[in-house]
Amino acid sequence: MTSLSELAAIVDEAARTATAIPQLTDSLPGLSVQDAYAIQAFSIARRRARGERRTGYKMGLTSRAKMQQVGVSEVVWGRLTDAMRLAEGGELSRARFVHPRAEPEIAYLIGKPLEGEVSALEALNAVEAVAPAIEIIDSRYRNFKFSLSDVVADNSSSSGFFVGSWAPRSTDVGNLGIVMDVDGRPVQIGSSAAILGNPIRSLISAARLVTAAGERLEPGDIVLAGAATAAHPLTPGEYVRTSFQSLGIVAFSVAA
Ligand code: OOG
Ligand code: MG
Repeated sequence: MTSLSELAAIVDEAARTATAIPQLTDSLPGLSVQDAYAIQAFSIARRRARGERRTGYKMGLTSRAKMQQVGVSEVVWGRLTDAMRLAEGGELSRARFVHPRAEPEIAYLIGKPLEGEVSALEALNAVEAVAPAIEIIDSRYRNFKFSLSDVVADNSSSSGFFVGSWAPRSTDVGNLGIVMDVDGRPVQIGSSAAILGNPIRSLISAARLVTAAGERLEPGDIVLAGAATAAHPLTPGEYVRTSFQSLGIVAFSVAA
């Protein structure tokens, strides 16, 4: 029997070396979601041991477009580290990833601790600022195919994120138009309302789920609310830009 920490070493090495692996459930069809979160926690402990620092959390599969794209219809979450943060306006090196995709997200900066069951008002009160963001997801599984347990074990495909300029917490991000364009050609169009009806619901879920795992949202954490549209697969040479109505623009280019 392979232990959960050995499985964590497999997904962590796949991420570190940008090497595709078979789904864990190919050989362990009974892998539970609970065990998958334990694998995720062990994989983050390995990153911490290499010097990476806690930066926050990401929510995933919080929109119908995303659920349909990957065929998993359960909200998932993962942990962000400082090594995943990429410089807005900069370059992303394609070679560091297996098969990266970009997706438009809303980022929350947490100002006060947030845990357990909270109301929308309590969640909003814990927010320090909001920003437009792009998440880079990169499933370590072959062909970007996975079950719920597989994706959770793989830190919910977290691999990178760009954050634009922070706006005051009073900025209403409930229903903002979003356009992601590549070399000036729109590839995804949507609204932040596609994120559970309002991205604040994603923050509420983050507080609940993270608390259930024995952690909490801390001041300084960034929480990505999940993509509002399907993700765009990246090719070297592309210039990717996402505009969020009244919130601003986030952009990067894809290097080889
Ligand atoms: C899973 C992660 C989903 C989102 O924003 O919905 C996610 C995946 O699509 O690989 O990050
Ligand atoms: Mg995402």
